[in-house]
Amino acid sequence: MKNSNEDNPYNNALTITKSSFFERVKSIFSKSIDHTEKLDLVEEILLTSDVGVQTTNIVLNHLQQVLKQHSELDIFNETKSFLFNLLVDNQEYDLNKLLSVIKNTKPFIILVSGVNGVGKTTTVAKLAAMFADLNLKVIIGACDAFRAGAVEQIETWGSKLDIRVISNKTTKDPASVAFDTVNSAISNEYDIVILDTAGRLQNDANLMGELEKISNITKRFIPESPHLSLLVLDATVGQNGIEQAKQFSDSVKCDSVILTKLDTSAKGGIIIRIYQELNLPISFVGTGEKINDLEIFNKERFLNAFFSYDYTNE
Ligand SMILES: Nc1nc2c(ncn2[C@@H]2O[C@H](COP(=O)(O)OP(=O)(O)OP(=O)(O)O)[C@@H](O)[C@H]2O)c(=O)[nH]1
Ligand SMILES: [Mg+2]
Repeated sequence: MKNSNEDNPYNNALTITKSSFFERVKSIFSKSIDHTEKLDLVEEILLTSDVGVQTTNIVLNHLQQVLKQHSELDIFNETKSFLFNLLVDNQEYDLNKLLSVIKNTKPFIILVSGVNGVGKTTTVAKLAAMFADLNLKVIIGACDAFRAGAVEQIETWGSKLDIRVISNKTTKDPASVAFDTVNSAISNEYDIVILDTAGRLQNDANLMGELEKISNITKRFIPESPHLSLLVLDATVGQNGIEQAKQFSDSVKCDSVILTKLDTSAKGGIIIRIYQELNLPISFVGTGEKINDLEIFNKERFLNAFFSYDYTNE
């Protein structure tokens, strides 16, 4: 994992966000327009930054309420601090707590799900490498029996990283691969099992049914497993991604979100929506295609990058 306390990765990932979001907010203030017009512009900016209709309405209602009492309100600063507080008030993901649970739960079973192409398999490899670096014994289950090439993709990562991958190319039943993986983890005293799953099946019902079957198999070994269910979401997909994530979290128990492709996204607003609309914490972010391009999500650092634009000094 990158040790990048000094160069905040969110600064890079959010450079475009900041210029599209705050440059435009700032431009409102150079115009001599009335409050209603300013609010219309704030609305447009929030929506095009992927903050979403629901959260945008919450912000606008708040601004209207405050404007009733303070007609000289600095709308920009108020928008900033209100969004900031929405995030600050929400739950934080605690990695240290996770690591201490992992140490006391053997094997600790992680289920990784999400729609096709969001970056599940890559993220499974990144997580496996991260845990292996922490001297934990990791085993991966290749539970995507649907897409041709899926097993080879994770096996290639496994041999590069020297991490064991359990697969079965002759089966179309991913739950049986989950069975073999957990079985092997128990008999060989692995610390962590990571199950990669398919992103697309014939239909959504099949996909959800399959995830449920995989969960039920792990429960046969350890009733409280999977201990961690991670939903992978692609930062570049906006509105659609949130809708898909809602479907997933309605059908499958999700503990947190891994937000991938933050390096290619211009719309950091999706982070606000994950907390606000899905009510799920973000545990990790993907910041590139390489094995080390995984960061523990640090809300404070994100907020600093997202809100650091100081228009008063421009
Ligand atoms: N830029 C960037 N690319 C990523 C990131 N994570 C994954 N990718 C790329 O996204 C593409 C899809 O990744 P996969 O890991 O195969 O996605 P998946 O969800 O397993 O896909 P399916 O198994 O087909 O559902 C690959 O080209 C990855 O290299 C990231 O954080 N940043
Ligand atoms: Mg995959």
